[in-house]
Amino acid sequence: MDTEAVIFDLDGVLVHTDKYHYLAWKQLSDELGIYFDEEINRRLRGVSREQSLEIILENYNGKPFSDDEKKKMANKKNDIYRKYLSEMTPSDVKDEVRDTLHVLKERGYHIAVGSSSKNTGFILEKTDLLNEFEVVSDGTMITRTKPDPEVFLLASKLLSIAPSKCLVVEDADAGIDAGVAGGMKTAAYGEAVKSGKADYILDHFPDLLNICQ
Ligand code: B16
Ligand code: MG
Repeated sequence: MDTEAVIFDLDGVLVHTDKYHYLAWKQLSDELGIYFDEEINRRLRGVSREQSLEIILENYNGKPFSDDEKKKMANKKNDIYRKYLSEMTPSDVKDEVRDTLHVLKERGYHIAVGSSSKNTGFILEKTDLLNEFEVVSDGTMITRTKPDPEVFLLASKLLSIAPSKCLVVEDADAGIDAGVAGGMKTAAYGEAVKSGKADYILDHFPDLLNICQ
């Protein structure tokens, strides 16, 4: 496989902020009296904050909310989420993740982040990951969220490496679909393993080193 670059999803791959997303959405849903559980939370993986709110509101049967009200709700969720993020430290990144990134770079691979999150910069800074990546493509730079390939295509463009030479590592089905739509190879990690849609499966993060020799 002539892979030259690896594009990493952030939440659920490099760090596990998915639990904070869950707690923040749960708090907002409880305050609004809307049913929310882990199963619904799984559908929020990889999709934007605004789309996540729309998914949560599928269980709301009251008077429709205005765009302004929805914006306030999304902001409120983000404030709760960022309080959790502000407690993060470099120890929130497993040693096996840092070690794998270093070996990939030693082997000559270019590495990038491709995340839907508008909090990507903040998370990378808190966990001391910012300087590990050649390129960061995130939710602040795109107009269409995964499963649209925009965030990964932008990473490929910023790296100046053709999509066919990029491998996307993802924990979300929406992210695997985005990688496929972008003409990239895909490796599933965590939740995304179950659907069997990816080219490769990572039972453990360092398994990546068997794919990228
Ligand atoms: P924010 P990823 C995604 O990150 C999360 O998986 C998803 O649950 C979240 O809604 C999305 O970021 C937007 O995050 O509210 O911080 O902008 O998996 O693409 O790294
Ligand atoms: Mg993810």
